Amino acid sequence: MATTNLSSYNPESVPDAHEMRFGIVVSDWNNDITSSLLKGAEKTLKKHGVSGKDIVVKHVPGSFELTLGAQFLAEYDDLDGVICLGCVIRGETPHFTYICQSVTQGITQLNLDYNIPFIFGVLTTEDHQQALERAGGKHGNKGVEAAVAAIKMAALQREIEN
Ligand code: DLZ
Repeated sequence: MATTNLSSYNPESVPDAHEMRFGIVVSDWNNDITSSLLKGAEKTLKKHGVSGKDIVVKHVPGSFELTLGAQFLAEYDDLDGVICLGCVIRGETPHFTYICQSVTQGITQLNLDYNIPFIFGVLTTEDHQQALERAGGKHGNKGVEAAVAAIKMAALQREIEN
C-alpha cells in the first residue's frame, strides 16, 4: 500500500501565517523521533510567516500528558492553535492501545471545548523504524503535516469569524 508523504503539500494552498501565534506541546518519550517532529513543525510554521517569538514550545513527559499540556497552553496564552507532537510505539503490552485512545480522545475533546484548533501530530507505529520513516525519513515528517494543518485551521477560523 502506498503511503502518503507527510511533507508533501502545495505551498500555495497554505494561507499566510505572519500574524498567527501557535503553541507546540511535544512529548519527550521517544525523543529521537519527537525532536524531529518538532523541527519539522517549527520550520514549516516559519516558512509560512510565523515569527519565532510566536511559537511557544512546551515539553511533556509522554504522549499521555499531551492533552493536559495542550490545555495549559490554551488556558494561559493567546494562541491561534496548538500542535500536539508525540510518538507511541507498540510494545508487548496493551499500553499502546490505552495511550493512543487516551490522547486521541483527549485532543478531540479539546477541539470541542476550546474555540481554537488542536492538531493531532502523534505518530502511532508498530515499531521504531516506521516512526523514523515518518519523522523526516522516506515517508516525510508528521511535524510538517501538523503545522500545515494548524495554519489551515487557524485561517479557516479567521475567515469564518470575520
Ligand atoms: C509508559 C509509556 C510507554 C510504555 N510507551 C510510550 C510511548 O510509546 N510513547 C509515549 O509518548 N509515551 C509512552 N509512555 C509514557 C506515557 O505516555 C506517560 O508519559 C506515562 O504513562 C506517565 O503518565
